[in-house]
Amino acid sequence: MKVVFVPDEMTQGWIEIFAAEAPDLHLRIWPDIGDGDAECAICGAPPPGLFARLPRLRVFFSLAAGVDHLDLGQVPPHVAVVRMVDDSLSEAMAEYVVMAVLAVHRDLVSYIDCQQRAEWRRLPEVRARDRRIGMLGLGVLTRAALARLAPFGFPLSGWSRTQREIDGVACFSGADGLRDMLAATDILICLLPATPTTRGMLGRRVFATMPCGSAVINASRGALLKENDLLAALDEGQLSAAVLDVFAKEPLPPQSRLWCHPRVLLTPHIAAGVDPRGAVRSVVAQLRRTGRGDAIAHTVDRQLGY
Ligand code: NDP
Ligand code: OXD
Repeated sequence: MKVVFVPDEMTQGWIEIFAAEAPDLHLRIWPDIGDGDAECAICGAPPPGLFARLPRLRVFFSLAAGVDHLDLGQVPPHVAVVRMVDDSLSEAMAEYVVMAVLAVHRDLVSYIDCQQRAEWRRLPEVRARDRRIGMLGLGVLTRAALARLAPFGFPLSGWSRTQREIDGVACFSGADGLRDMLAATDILICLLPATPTTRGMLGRRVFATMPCGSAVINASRGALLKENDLLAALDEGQLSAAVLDVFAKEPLPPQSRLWCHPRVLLTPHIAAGVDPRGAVRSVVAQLRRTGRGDAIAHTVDRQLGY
């Protein structure tokens, strides 16, 4: 099978990893595409001219879990778009979610603030069984996070576009389901993709539906969160804390109030980076499936945008 790989600054060293993991794979390295008859292309974001120069392309592997950075309208309709799904990515996200949940649950946000002011203050402890977790999205990354959260004993719930069933998790869907879940959520975790339907949904209405003093964790995309609504909800005390990994504008501008808000912990979009070896293995497994004519997993639905 003929495969074109488009290296960029994020994928330095990947050519060597492909060579080690799949020595039989003959990779062509963009822009040297030979006679342009490749059927698969692998890249973070397609460089200009990629689709025009590869008329026989059937599968386009994007090297991120989210595909909101892609202009799906530019991908020819017969080309399948495949997003990155890999155990190492899921584990990394699960670790991040557990870290953020425990930071909120054990009042680390407040204790960091106390430490800044040399204030010795003990806060009342809440047991895990009394701290209700609500997940927005019940996809690959959320399920990995739920598996790690379950042993702590938090009551778990989750909301998705289609109604799901997951052992030990109260599952919701639809507008009524969202309202019901939010009303019974102390820590809300957003792992929804950024699509025309989800953009801006984490705003005043969602925060007002949650119990006073609840907290929000956003590790999906900044486009989902209305940052000014979040700041207002934190200032008013409707929300007690936020842990944010993603922002409307990245890098987060130095003048953003989020940087120094005492109720906010933030990280620079590091919740789950692609692990080069894991990613290459996952792409190679998919290429082998394609080569055998088997169905490819994790293709993107262009209508839904994820
Ligand atoms: P999946 O596609 O596996 O899951 C998406 C989930 O969101 C599904 O449960 C889906 O519902 C649900 N969903 C989508 N649209 C809606 C909607 N309109 N209403 C309700 N539910 C909806 O995605 P992943 O779990 O793999 O990844 C989630 C996101 O995480 C990525 O899109 C990316 O933006 C972000 N991400 C962030 C990283 C970071 O470092 N911060 C790293 C990697 C990813 P249904 O089950 O019905 O399809
Ligand atoms: C991704 C990300 O979508 O790193 O893979 O955010």
